[in-house]
Amino acid sequence: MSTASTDLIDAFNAAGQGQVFKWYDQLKPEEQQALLEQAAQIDLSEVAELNDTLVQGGGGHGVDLSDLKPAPYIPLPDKGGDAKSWAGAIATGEEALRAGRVAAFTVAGGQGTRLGFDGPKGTFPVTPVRKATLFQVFAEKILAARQRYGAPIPWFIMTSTINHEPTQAFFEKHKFFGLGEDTVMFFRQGLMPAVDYKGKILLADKGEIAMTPDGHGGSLRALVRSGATKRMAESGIDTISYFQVDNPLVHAVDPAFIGFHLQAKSDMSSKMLPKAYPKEKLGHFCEQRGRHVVIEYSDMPDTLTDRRRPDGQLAFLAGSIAIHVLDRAFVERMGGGGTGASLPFHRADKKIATINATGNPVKPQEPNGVKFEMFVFDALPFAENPVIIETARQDEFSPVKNAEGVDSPQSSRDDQIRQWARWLKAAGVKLSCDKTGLPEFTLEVTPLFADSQEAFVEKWNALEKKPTVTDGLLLK
Ligand code: UD2
Repeated sequence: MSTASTDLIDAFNAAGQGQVFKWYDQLKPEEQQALLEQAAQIDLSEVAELNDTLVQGGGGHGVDLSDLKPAPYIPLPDKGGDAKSWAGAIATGEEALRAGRVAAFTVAGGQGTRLGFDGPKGTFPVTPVRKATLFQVFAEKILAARQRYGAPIPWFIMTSTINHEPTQAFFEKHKFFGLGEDTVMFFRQGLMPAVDYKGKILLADKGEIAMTPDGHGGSLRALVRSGATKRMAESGIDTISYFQVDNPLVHAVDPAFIGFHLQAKSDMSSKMLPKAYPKEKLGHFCEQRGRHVVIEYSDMPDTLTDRRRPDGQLAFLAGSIAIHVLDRAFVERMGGGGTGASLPFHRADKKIATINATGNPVKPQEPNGVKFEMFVFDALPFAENPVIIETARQDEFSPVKNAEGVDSPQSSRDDQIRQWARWLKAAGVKLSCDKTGLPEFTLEVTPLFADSQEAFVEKWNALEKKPTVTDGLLLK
């Protein structure tokens, strides 16, 4: 064995993590090598600190809940916002888009366990008529924006080791949905070892450590480490439009949002919507000693989620839907190590596939260990001039997270149809819908036909021969 390998194993023993090499002597040389390579990626002092603070520390989440106040936000024009300033923001955002300063960025490294779909979540068929996948919907929104602004708008996609290859293969199979291969860049996020409740690093197999993605907050360092921010800088991009892989209604690039962000010289901006009910699973935008913070739903005590203003409205109303605009230089600072502040880790108790004392695989039915994750919104308190703007739920948020019920394929499909039904009505088409705005039949409008109500009405009105509005109507 080389000295480097012995040193590494010694370091694990000294850190009380010698169990990682319990089966080492039984492994084939190439398996030993693979285990050593995995082990070399682990920062043992970081794991020891996380064990102290998050695992042994009684499972506390280490979240500071003192001095929280609701964060201010810019309301939509029809909710009391100033129409003139929205129009000004749109103009600023459109100018930045036309000047080629904007990139789209999707975090798609999650494991999507709740949905129970086998494969990268972006490959989930989400639309009602075509059954287009989430990735296709985003690709078409980006294509539509490229056409409108005559700008390159490259797309950066963060994957994780678990889904990187299938994600890339999917894009290749679909010829990058017409975006051009060289305008889509994939990169992997970092990994962290999972530990048991005693803080011992778990093995997925005799020669494999149980590593899990380091959370979407890992995107800041992955953007830098992968060379993505460098590539952006070289092509004059200073503004990053960030969104999650699970929400087909998202405006992949939104001129109003980009405009407000740029006008304020903000490092990081966010979209909010009023929470539908106190326990809705959205982060809460708060202000804490003059900085903006997001407190995740699982960390927010009932006394705060349930608090009401004198008018009956929820006090902590502003829910985070994980849509941000990031300044590239801010990402470089936060993700580049060195002078940048680092994001804290959070604890998530999970079912982690592992092996037992005799080396046989165990598929736990209950959480058996802890995963460490960073959250991108923890960058907010480090951001100068952060801006939060309101968006309308019906136009921008209907994620696919669970197999059934709330935030499921069915609820998202219905919300997409409701949106297109509203667009048809706005264009003067008579449609019979139920109380929730859902028509009796299915229909679909692709982003390349129109990606907003305004664009839809214009396009529809310009059609010489209008299609019959009937079940399965597909406008593309
Ligand atoms: C997230 C937010 C929640 C709210 C909600 C809106 C957190 C902790 N909570 O909840 O406040 O905004 O979204 O939909 O973020 N991902 C990675 N790498 C990882 C983990 C996740 O890329 O290691 C991606 C994942 O592919 C997905 C997104 O991050 O696109 C959200 O992940 P999630 O499903 O774990 O977040 P969720 O629904 O608990």
